[in-house]
Amino acid sequence: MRPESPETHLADAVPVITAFEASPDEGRGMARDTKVRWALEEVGQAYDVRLVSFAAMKQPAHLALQPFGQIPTYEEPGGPVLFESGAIVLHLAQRHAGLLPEDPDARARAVAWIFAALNTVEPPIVEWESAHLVERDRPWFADRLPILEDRIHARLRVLAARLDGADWLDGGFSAGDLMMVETLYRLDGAPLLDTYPPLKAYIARAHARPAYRRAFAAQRAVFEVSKRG
Ligand code: GTB
Repeated sequence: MRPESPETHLADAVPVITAFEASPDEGRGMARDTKVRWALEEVGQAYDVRLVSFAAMKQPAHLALQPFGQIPTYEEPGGPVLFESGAIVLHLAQRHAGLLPEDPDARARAVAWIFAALNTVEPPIVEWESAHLVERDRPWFADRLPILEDRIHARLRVLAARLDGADWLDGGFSAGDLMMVETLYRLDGAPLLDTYPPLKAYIARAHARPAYRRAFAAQRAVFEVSKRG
């Protein structure tokens, strides 16, 4: 990320993303701007960040960028204004080298893994997270939890088998891995991942990438500043 500058000159205009002014995850990199930051770092694209409060996200100026009043958004000088972290990462991967293979078939398969992360692996994880947040005190919670966990295990088993002996999902690191790792990282700290050493190693391997380290440090710095002020 570039140091914040009051003036942006046209010649060096860079994409602007939005992120939480005060992330509820306290700088753990769980909010979805981290995926976008990571993709930008992987392709070597400088960017600026506009920090938004929860109140500002529901105001017309932000709703014009993100109809659901959420972060992240992406505004590219002379290019599209986008929302949805998956769409932003896919756009960056298509526009720049580094996150999708050149071979058309391998490229299509990498895109399939982006969809698998968002459409097949993430839904049971989000359902499980939501149950913890809103159903924990309900009488059915204890019975429902193992059902939700079984759905997650069904996905984790397949991924762990695929990654047993392979560094990445399909050949070299791709946007599909970036999205899958961030989906799995939502389980960080939960015992669910404990029985899948290949998945823990996969997340660690991806998070050791210099581009991720830079993205993580940038979002963490926002939290450190918000903590002080
Ligand atoms: N499908 C959209 C995308 O991928 O871009 C979802 C975007 C989204 O969920 N944004 C969240 C948001 O803006 C932040 S990332 N929420 C505010 C609102 O809806 O009013 C989700 C998130 C939030 C907090 C944590 N956390 O504290 O650990 C983790 C993830």
